[in-house]
Parts: sequence; structure tokens; C-alpha cells
Amino acid sequence: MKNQTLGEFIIDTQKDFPGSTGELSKILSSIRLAAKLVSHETNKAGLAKHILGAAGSENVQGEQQQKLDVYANNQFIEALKAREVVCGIGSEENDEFISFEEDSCKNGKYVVLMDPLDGSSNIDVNVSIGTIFSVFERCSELGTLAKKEDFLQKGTKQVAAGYVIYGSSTMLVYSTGNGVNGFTFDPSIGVFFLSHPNMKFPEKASIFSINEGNLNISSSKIQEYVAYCKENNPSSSRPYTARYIGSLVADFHRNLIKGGVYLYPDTTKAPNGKLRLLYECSPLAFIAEQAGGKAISNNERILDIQPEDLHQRVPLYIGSSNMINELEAILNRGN
Ligand code: P6P
Repeated sequence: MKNQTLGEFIIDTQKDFPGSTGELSKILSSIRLAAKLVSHETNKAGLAKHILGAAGSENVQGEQQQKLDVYANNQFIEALKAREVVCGIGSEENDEFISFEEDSCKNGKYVVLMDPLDGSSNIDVNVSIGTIFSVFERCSELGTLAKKEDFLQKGTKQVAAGYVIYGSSTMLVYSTGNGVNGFTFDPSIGVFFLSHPNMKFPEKASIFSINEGNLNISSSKIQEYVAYCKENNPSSSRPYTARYIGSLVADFHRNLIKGGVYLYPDTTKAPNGKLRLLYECSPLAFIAEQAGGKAISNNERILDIQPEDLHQRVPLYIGSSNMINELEAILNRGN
């Protein structure tokens, strides 16, 4: 349907889930609402001094919380709680997971994990930032408080995942397991429109995205792969193009549209890498695979990793299958 709105799309695709009771649709609608509110605040961050600058507090990662971080976290938590279909939330901004105590919420079938504003250190320099979210059915008993095991589930168990990118335009990109669709926000009427149906990584890809400042403290195999990307070999479209924004959602989204691979390896400074499994790597891996791409962590598929901690970090290599295959050939080769 031309000019289909996100709301119409959510209703139309609900029939993909026989016997669905509309609860997942309510979650997606609440994410839509919170995304609009965060988009509004992000777009005026440059003007509204009360937003700019650190909130003075630190999050569990020991990173300075920007006021917009705190605002985004609160908006998504409140919007999800209000729909009474989510029994708990795990957020980058909260040391522990949140279990809603209201009876109506305790009967919620789902939990949500999120990075409410990834890349927020870029806020003050006007670089695109994003929200990343992941939805699971709870595995603990309905009517009880959300438990740790509800959040520590393998990525293959996700029922939905996606991201919002606050850039030159605001887009919401998500999947419920039947492909990936992108919606662009029209702030003049406050509506998300289907702008990128059935998103797929381009077959041919030649963009690599890594912080090369960390190359000398990365493994020799990662150094070998980057050297491979830079090698002058026109018959295989190399040297590839280097692009690194330093904002995961922006780098991932560019690669999804243009083709490419994003790498955040383990280093001597960050032995498990920097990115968090549950609310960064796993939801983006779900999207990547739904879009025909791949997502691995050294020698295993991201979606197969059994989480052990809410804020667990893992190395992440994600993007176009052809480039991940090239990397895997190096990673899996005996030394
Ligand atoms: P580095 C932002 O802090 C973030 O989590 C991702 O959005 C981004 O890709 C990465 O860290 C950048 O990390 O070490 O290259 O500055």
C-alpha cells in the first residue's frame, strides 16, 4: 500500500501471527511513540541548553550520562510500562533490570532490552545517534515479577528487534522475523511512513567500518583482515572503502543500505570488545540476518551466544554476508 503508515503496517502484519492477541503490536506502538518524543528532543538538542551536557551522573558502564540519555531512557520505559504488556525492561542506563510491580504489568507476556540512546557521546557534535531494542517472550511465570532468566535469552529467541536512527531524518527499522522494514518520520504531521520495504543488504559490498586507532591492540587476524580490505586488487573491488562514524546505529544503517561490514573486535584494552550482547549486538544481529547478512563474534554466531550477564560485552562483526565470509575465512584458519 502506498504511503502506508507504521500504525497501518503493524495492524496489517499482525495477521502474520495466528492467534496473536495484539500485545506485540502494542509494544511496537509504544516504541513508535517514545521514538517521536526522543526525536523531537534530539533535533533541538543543539538549541535547548537544558539538554546539552552531561547529567553529571554515570551509567553502569562508567560513562558520563548525557541528559538526553536519561530523557530517552525514561521515555521508552514509561511508554512501554503504560501499555501493560511488558513485565520488565533491561536498559544500558540501568545497573539492574527493572521488574514492574503493578499487577497489570506482572501479567505482561514480554520483556524488552534496550540501549535507549547509543552513541550519545556524539550528541554535542551533531552526529546521528540511535535507539536499539530487543523483545523476548518472558520465560518466567505470568503474574510474577520479571526474573533474570527472562532477559538472559539467546538472540534466536527474540520475537522482535529494531532500531531508531536520529539523523538527517528519523527512521524506525524493525523486524518481527518476517523480513526488515524501514519507516521514515514526517515531523510535520508526526507520522512514520513505510519508506524502505523489505530491506536487504546489497549483494556486493565494499565498505569496512572499524576504529583503526585500535588496530595495533587487536588480534593479528583482525589486522590481517583490515590489510586485506586495503589491498590494491581491482579485480575484487579492493581497496574497499573505509567509513567509521563512531555511532553504531549510524554505521550499521549505512552498511544495511549501501553494503558493508562493521567490526568492533576484542583488544588488549577491551578483552571482550566494547559492545553489549543483549541490547546492541543481539538485536542488530537479528536485523542483519533477516536482511540477508551475518553477525558473528570471533568463532560463533551472535544469535547463538547464551548470555550470562545483563551488560555482557562481546566482539562484534556484522554486515554483508560476502564480507563476513571473507573475515571468517581468516578467523577460522589455523594459525
Ligand atoms: P570507539 C558509542 O559509544 C559506541 O557504543 C558505538 O555507538 C560506537 O560504534 C562505538 O561505541 C565507538 O567506539 O571506541 O570507536 O569510540
